[in-house]
Amino acid sequence: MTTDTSSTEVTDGFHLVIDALKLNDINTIFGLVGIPITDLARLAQAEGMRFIGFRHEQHAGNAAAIAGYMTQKPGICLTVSAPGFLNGLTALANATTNCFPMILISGSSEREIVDLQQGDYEEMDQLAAAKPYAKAAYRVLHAEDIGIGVARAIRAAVSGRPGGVYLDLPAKLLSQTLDVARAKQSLVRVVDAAPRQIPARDAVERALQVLKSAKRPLILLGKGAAYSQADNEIRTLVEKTGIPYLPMSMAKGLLPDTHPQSASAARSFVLAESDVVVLIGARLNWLLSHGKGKTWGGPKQFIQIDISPTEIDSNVAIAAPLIGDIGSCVSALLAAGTGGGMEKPSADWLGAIQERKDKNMAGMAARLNQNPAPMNFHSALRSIRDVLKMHPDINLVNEGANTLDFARSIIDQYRPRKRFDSGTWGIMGIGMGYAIGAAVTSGLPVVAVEGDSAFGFSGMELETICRYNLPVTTIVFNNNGVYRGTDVNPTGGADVAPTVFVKGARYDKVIEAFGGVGYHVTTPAELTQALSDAIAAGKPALINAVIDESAGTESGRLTNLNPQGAKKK
Ligand code: ADP
Ligand code: TZD
Repeated sequence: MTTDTSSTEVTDGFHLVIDALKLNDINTIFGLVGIPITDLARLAQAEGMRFIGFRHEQHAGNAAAIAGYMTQKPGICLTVSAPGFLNGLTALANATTNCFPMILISGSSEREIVDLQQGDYEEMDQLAAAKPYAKAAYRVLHAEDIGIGVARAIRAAVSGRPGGVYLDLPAKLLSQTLDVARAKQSLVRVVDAAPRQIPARDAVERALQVLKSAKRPLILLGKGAAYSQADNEIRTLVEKTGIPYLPMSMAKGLLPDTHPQSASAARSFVLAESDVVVLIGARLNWLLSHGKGKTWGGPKQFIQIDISPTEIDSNVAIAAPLIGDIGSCVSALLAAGTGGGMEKPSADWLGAIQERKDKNMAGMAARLNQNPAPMNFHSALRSIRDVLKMHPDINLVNEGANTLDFARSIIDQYRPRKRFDSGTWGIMGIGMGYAIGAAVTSGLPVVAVEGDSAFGFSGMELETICRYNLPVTTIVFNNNGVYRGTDVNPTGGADVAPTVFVKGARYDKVIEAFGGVGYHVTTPAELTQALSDAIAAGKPALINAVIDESAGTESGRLTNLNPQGAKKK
């Protein structure tokens, strides 16, 4: 009798997770180690994957999410159980809300103890907790199912409307063993993870009919359009039809912001006056005033291109839904449009828009050219705009209230998927996570323009930036508080007002603690110099930009969303 030694060779859950990810060309994990996943992180590195370790899981999750947005491959975030998982869950929920593909992989405690609630170390039913906030959530109990579990997670994250997926890996699973031959067979290489979705021909015809009837058409590009990477098709549609377009914040750069058809400088005018609006990968949510009310003026017809059929009619009636992936939908419109519907808009409409644009741009130029002391949002952003103009490949991260609103309209983008911001939730805290994710994913420099409050949510990740020596320059717009630094405690008590921080804080010293370069600037000229130097050095840097503490407004442009008490304050 001969013994087959190969059949006794075994592998384990740790190796299978790494093998399954690598088999699907996933080569980076963003995470934070601890029981039970430390060895998983070590093994990932040993097997040639990149493991980027963070100081808090939320930021690892945000890095994974932005990597997913940039590449159409799910970004991976790895955390420990219960609290680590919950820290990562905020990022998973944010990714799902923004339609970014990511997978949160968390270790979990003993199932038998968790389910009987007998009080295990970091006990929590993580699968149940993840479900309401994720596009999908799975748990793997047997090593031979790891391949299928990872395949399902990848497919769920990137197919259809992308989103966040949770994958629960109990500690016991990782040490389970499996015969090597069986293990190999159990792995799955996902074929066509995000299949093209071709729109129906009658839907294309309907859309063209509506477009044909337009007197004052407008194209609105959302971050779904940027995500879809249908850059050429979109540019062709815009330029062939001659229709003015508006980019939502993260769609900026899909066409360069300096494009003559950009109607950004006449935004209120075109939203109110247009009669047919082609929505491409943009939802009619709060960011677009739900498609109705004063912002949108008179009655209008919408053509909506989206991959998610249930998005249609979410806020207002859609005359012509076009369901499919954006590349296929726009190509179908272009192909069928030779029969009509692609006529250039009237000179009246284009002229009226140009008139508004000229007027508004002159007003903005005047505001930008002032040089108040101390510096304000406009004069600081003028400096940044002028430096970044020379570096169109730089990734821009942006969060805050006033800092977000002003930077969005002042800093031009020239390339697609280069602007990453607070997104659909208007969330603070994405700053350093997105910056790290963007730097690692693209290998290109990042500039993060941050309100001082916004920066605080992820500030400790400066250590991560320094540890990996990433080319990230963070600019903190320091106005001593949330929105502003001027509020006072009406009682005259020792506590400062709820919106106020330590005055004159030196955020530049924080990065110095980790070996990065800190700059302290108070004028636009100093800011220009510091930013140029920091970009040229390509090393971790932080610029503490002192802004007039009275310059901001409450909640930036969202002041009206603050509920008003009936009683006077
Ligand atoms: P914005 O905030 O920029 O207005 P949203 O996040 O609201 O954009 O909208 C993005 C939309 O794009 C979502 O409704 C999503 O379903 C859709 N989407 C994402 N990827 C694709 C794709 N590849 N093809 C078609 N639609 C997509
Ligand atoms: N917490 C989270 C997670 N997200 C939020 N959006 C908020 C709190 C509320 N919030 C805003 O909406 S903006 C903001 C907070 C705290 C910070 C504004 O101050 P800032 O920016 O210093 O970052 P400006 O430019 O000075 O206004």
